[in-house]
Amino acid sequence: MSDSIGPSPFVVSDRNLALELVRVTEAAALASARWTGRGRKNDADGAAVEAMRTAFDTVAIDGMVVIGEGEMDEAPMLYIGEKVGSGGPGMDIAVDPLEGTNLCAKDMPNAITVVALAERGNFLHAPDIYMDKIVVGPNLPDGVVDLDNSIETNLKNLAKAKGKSVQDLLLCTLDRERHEEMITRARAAGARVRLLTDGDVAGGIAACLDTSQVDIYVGSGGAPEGVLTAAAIRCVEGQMQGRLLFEDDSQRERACKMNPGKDPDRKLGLHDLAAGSVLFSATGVTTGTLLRGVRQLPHQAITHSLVMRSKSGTVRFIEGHHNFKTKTWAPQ
Ligand code: VTB
Repeated sequence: MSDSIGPSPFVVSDRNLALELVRVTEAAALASARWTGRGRKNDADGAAVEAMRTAFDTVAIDGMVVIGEGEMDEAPMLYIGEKVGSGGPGMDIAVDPLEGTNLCAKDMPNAITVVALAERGNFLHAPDIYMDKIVVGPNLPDGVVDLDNSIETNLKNLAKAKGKSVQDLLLCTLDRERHEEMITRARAAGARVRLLTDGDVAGGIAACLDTSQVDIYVGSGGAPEGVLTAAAIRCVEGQMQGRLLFEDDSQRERACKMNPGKDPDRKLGLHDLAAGSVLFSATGVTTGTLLRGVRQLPHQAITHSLVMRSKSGTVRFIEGHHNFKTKTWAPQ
């Protein structure tokens, strides 16, 4: 037997922009964390947006915001169509600088800062309307759940695929009146239901992580958040479907304009929401199922981030220790 074990199969062969992106979500988290529990969600959001916008200047991409803070005339920064980055490969950017502004303002769990990146043209251009969403984790048969199935059928099929009974399943959804019937029926079928006051990006990702105990995320929430969730689900090889929900014709027209030639009512698969190679980064603002919140200490703060990319499937949890005595940038 040779005494050599051969070359390592782990070769670092390309640049991982996701590791640059984490600085962007960290900056937004550090800035908004100063507003936790102050009951001022707009200030918390504003701080996150500004810090995120500044941090993007250091990322070596030619980026364009496709999921952002609104239209150019509605948002001063990170508006749809805004160019960000210091130059490099052409990338589309999806941001939610503070996902869960209320959670931050009330110092409740699960407020996070979120960014996703894809090569140009790979994110659904989602208007700020609702989207029906369903998410399950990896290693399950394709199509085990479907937006067009009844909640009872989805729970039954998921339980079977997981070798569990429906009684063992935990469903997660936003606590909204519009979900009441689905919640009642899921409980009647035997499942437990975890209700979130806000933050369905963290909720959707939770369905893909063993540590959360969530088996399935179902319900309607923001369509832009749906695209961010899809980017994360791509990286962990979970399953997700979405469908835009229109309250009137003007919303439908807007969706058509943003995605010419596409049927706006179609059921969206994971790759319709986020295709190609995608990167995802989120940092905790308040401690939740997914991430620990920012811990503020004298002259420093500790952040906890989740950074992933679909190409390699690597999932990194990064703890950042930020020293405000030496950092060139610190939240004001
Ligand atoms: C979700 C959730 C957000 O809005 O998108 C939700 O992820 C949906 O809107 O954190 P409604 O509040 O109208 O139900 C938030 O809760 C807040 O933007």
